[in-house]
Amino acid sequence: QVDESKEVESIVPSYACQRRTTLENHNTVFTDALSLLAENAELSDEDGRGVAFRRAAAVLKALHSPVTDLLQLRGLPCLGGHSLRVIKDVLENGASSEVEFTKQSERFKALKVLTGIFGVGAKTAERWIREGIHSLPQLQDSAHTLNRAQQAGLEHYDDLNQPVTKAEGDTIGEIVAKAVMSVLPGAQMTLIGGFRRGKLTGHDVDFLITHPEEGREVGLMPKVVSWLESKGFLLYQKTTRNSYLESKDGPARPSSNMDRFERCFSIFKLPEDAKQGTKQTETLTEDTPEDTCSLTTPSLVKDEGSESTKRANLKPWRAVRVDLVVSPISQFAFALLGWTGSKLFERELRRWAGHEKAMSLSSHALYDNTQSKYLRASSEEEIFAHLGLEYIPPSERNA
Ligand code: 8DG
Ligand code: MN
Ligand code: MN
Repeated sequence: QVDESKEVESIVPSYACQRRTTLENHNTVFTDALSLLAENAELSDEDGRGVAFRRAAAVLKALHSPVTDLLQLRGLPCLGGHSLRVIKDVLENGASSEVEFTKQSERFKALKVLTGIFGVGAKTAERWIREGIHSLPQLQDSAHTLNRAQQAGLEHYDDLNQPVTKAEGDTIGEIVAKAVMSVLPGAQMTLIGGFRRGKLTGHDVDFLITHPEEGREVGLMPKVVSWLESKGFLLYQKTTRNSYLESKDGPARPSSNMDRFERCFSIFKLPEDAKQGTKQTETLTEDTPEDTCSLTTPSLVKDEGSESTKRANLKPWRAVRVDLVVSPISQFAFALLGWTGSKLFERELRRWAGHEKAMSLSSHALYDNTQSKYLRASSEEEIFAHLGLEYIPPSERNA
């Protein structure tokens, strides 16, 4: 005896790439809980469980109204027993006991603090935790030698764990655009990642760079990076060369979703006067969890900021993570689609392509296994059409 209004929800298709998911989420209380369990699973090397929780959360994000009764979930895809138990718990008790337990566990807290360091993944954090390292001071006191990325990550820990605003993203966009235009006039730069999906904050800023003439983009990244470095905009950078052309399997190595573009993971030094608004002090206090040990890294701060100036927030700049990717124009649409996200949306697109269409989608190409040929595309719309999917604009890919 499901009434019609409830029946409507059962039309939710099962792949996230078949649905429109805006940033307007009517079920944050449930999706936050499921996302936390997803995060915990991912940090614990349980990717399968992680994806299951992500898919369940994504289904709830796509609903047009808040869930108030388990009956409303009838017929919805991707809601397994575990996710349903969590939702039920939240409905009945206002919170999930499993989520609360996880949040408070020393292990989860330590994993969060340690993987909050740029350059530290779940595996490294896990190893450190097994050695009894649960906090940043403990890490600093340990004999561990950190790699260059991790050193930079530790040094700029507070800044990098503070959300980047759209305004900051735009300012960085202007700087990167200037760099790109200076070293290769005619090149084009596009904002990708979460900001392209309309998010107001992010953990980094992502840009895709190309040139309308195929081949002109070759060698572009080192020049852009040198320009930025010469102007003092980079606190850290690691450039990975394009390995795509050197691939022995021809154009795409379709089954692999590892991507081979020339790319640069960087930490930008964003001048304070370039920042808009006065949000920083608020967000700083708000976002510093009690047990993040409020990071006393003065010994690591080699730049201008002494501990007291840091505390007083007199540092005239802030560190921001920036990702740059260069693609040849022939692959631009695939790169754009592949780097716009969300991560779950991307994963679902590839699963749809493989399981439903016998195709292999990567950020370089789309291969049709039935016809044994690559399908060309010069826009995202064409790729969705090749995949037999309705076009979903970036702002509705927030699965
Ligand atoms: P946020 O930064 O606003 O928090 O979120 P986001 O912008 O959605 O996430 P992101 O971690 O910056 O990643 C942006 C997109 O880039 C996302 O769809 C995943 C994709 N991406 C990586 N690494 C790689 C990679 O190695 N290959 C490909 N093809 N895509 C990648 O982050
Ligand atoms: Mn991003
Ligand atoms: Mn990124």
